[in-house]
Amino acid sequence: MGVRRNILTSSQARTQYVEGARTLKAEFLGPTTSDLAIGGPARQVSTWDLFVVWHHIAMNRFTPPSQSDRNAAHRGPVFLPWHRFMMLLLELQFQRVLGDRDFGLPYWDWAADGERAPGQQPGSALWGPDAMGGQGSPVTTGPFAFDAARPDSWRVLIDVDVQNRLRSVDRGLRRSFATSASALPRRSDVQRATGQTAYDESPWSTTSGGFRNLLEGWQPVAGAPHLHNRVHVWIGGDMLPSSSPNDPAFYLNHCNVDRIWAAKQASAASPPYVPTAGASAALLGHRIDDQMYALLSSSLTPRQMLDVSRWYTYDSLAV
Ligand SMILES: [Cu+2]
Repeated sequence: MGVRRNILTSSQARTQYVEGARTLKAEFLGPTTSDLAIGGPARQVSTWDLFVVWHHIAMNRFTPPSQSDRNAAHRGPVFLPWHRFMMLLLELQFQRVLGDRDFGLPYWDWAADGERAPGQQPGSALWGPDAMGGQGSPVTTGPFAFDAARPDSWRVLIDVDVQNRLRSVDRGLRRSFATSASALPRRSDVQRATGQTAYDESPWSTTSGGFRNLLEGWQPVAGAPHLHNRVHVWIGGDMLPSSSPNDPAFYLNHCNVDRIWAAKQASAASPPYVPTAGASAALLGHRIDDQMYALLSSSLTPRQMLDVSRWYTYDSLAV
């Protein structure tokens, strides 16, 4: 069973994550870009990039069309279970290529770095050459650095155009720290989310109160995005559009979001998942027994994501 560890305190998790990511990026077993209706030159899609495609499609799927601003993976109650589902499938892929059934995706406890002065946050060990590498356009340090002369260097092969359509490209990864948000979230921001008494609330969108919407980060505080959204924006570059799983840092952020949810679930006052199965059909895709959007796999429901104890655990739920 997977054990999910803090990437900054477990050098083994760090090494395995880098190795697994690079292996999945170089594994071409799946469909081609033209099979998936992706524009530009046709080529096979790597296992890693299938998750980029899945995330983009989910983020642009509105079912039913009358949903306010909710899509099939964000801006509504399903945000947490859908990303848990996505990471569970990715974790199984890592376990397969690493030959390690106990591998767990690592997490980045970004609120720990958020307690440092804003000017020191880009200096976190996370962005060192033995972890995620640094920033740049393209990134030129660490295991995901771009090197035009080396075909095995990390390349973004699928991104989105200005009309938000997937396209085939070939370039380095981009990051721009603290450009669109000046500081990472802090412990007190996390605690404001975990202190909410409801999992989610009407109108089940970006304007809701409740745990899910605060953790997703749509409730503005001083006009800035929060928690999960803030981390995407603080990293910047490829973390901004719907193709954000291109950056291996994507899963470190989401794994920490999932850990915060797991901590809330383990607490004495953990509220039940809502909306219920009998809620309005306008909430299709977000109710507890609705099928979540899947690509090339069978679907699961939010209810099936509530207890993950047979799949993985976290080394620490301290948030
Ligand atoms: Cu997402």
